[in-house]
Amino acid sequence: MARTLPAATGFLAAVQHGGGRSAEKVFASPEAALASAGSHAALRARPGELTLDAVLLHSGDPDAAHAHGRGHTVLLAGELYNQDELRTLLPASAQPVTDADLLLALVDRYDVHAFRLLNGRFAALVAGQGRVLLATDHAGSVPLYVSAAPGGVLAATEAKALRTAPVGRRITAARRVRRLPGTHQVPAGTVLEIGVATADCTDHRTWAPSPARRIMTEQDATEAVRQALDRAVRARTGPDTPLVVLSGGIDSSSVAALATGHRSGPIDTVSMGTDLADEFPQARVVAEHLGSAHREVTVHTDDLLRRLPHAVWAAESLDPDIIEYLLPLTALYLGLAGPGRRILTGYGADIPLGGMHREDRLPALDTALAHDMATFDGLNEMTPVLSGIAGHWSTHPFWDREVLDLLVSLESGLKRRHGRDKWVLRAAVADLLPHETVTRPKLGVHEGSGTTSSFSRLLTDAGVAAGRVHRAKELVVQHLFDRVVVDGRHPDEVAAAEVVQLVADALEPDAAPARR
Ligand code: IOT
Ligand code: MG
Repeated sequence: MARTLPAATGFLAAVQHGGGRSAEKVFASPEAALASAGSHAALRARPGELTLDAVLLHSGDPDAAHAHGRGHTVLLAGELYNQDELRTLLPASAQPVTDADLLLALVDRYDVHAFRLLNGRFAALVAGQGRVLLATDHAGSVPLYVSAAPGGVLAATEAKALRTAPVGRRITAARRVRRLPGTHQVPAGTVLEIGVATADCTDHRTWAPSPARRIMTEQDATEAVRQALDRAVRARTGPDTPLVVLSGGIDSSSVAALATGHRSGPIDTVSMGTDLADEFPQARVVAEHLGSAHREVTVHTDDLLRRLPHAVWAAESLDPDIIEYLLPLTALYLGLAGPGRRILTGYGADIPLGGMHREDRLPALDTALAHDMATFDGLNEMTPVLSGIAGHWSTHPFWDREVLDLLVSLESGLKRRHGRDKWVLRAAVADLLPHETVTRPKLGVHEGSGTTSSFSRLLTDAGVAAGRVHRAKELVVQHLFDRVVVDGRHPDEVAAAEVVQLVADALEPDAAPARR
């Protein structure tokens, strides 16, 4: 059976001058260092004067995730989506098989600029010639962290793996991680080039969202969106039946419809709801239309809120709004039993299309969009660790580099048009979906599942005044981050309710009700 998950979905690595120490010694406990589930394979390589010790998180074929040659070693967590294009850059006689081989060949030809060519969902490390390259995809969709001191560079796809690292030097080009001194996050669409001997760092931007807007006819725009999205879905549809997490909104329904077009049999779809709210009827309409094998998963609100520590553990995000979007998805992924699945989502469509803003004034829509495109980095909302904690691999066609470039750059009148939000997308897939789906207004996952209201309720029940609920959520997320990332505790051992009470008591010392 062909492999459906990427060869590796994460890694820890230490690059040192000379002999080095094994990764087991560098990282306190590699088995416990990553939230993402999977097998671990240790690796040692000696690119030139350097020693690389790594642990790859893999799904059965770790050797496909690293490559060696001409003084370089490459580690790749994730996958590329434009291999066919990339292969045309290399001689027909030397065609690489794996994505890691392909990246090695491109680094050999273009050096750090190889990363400007890639459309993918990955974090990569290249060691050789006395330096380390640490690279994210255009969206930073697979987070990557680094701690670098003269003589040694440590990197990992989860920040918590670096919590016991020696304090690294300040890297001004990268964001510091809360309460992990010397640990930084590699920015989205960036290669950090770090000299191992000195820990000196140069940053190379490989992608930035377009500030310009394109003028297109309705027909050209819808055709371009349809074609780009279809390619992105096809590139992400592996050899096995894909699973689409389906809300019944236009974003996930488009992905499900296009994925169906690339398969001879039915695809799998799944919808999540709670005892308080669900979008099951809307998702069912789509599932029936596409003939998918559809499931509904109901999570009780108490169980949903108990997953708060897991969402923070997986996403390593400090943004309470993002955690609210990710919490229902975390609960859904954890509820999907069985072998690791390739999961497609509609996540991220609302960012370049301005779907969250319910804004019909074009200047305000473009302002909101520009803001969202300038601030997504570091939120980790696309992280594969979210489904990785349950052994799955998720991927988001709307944040394919070509789809994103196109959607961001369309003039805002194509996004808000004929009284509809995300008009260009709706028009692009109108022939594939029921009319009611195509015209259905946006409902966020945090709304459709009742997550926002139940989290708010948890806080007000604990004594937080209505006006301070958002601040309280921010503090809850910070406390959870400190426990499951900074202190490295397992989320099963962290009680969300206790943290909520702690925050409530600190915010409203006089109003705190007696503890139940
Ligand atoms: P939303 O668009 O509602 O959901 C994101 C994806 O999660 C959907 O496309 C779908 O694949 C899956 N999903 C949602 N609800 C369900 C459900 N009930 N059952 C199964 N799968 C479901 C928030 C949001 O509204 O999500 N995400 C925004 C962007 C957030 C803003 N970020 C930012 N400004 N940086 C988004 O664009 O997806
Ligand atoms: Mg959406």
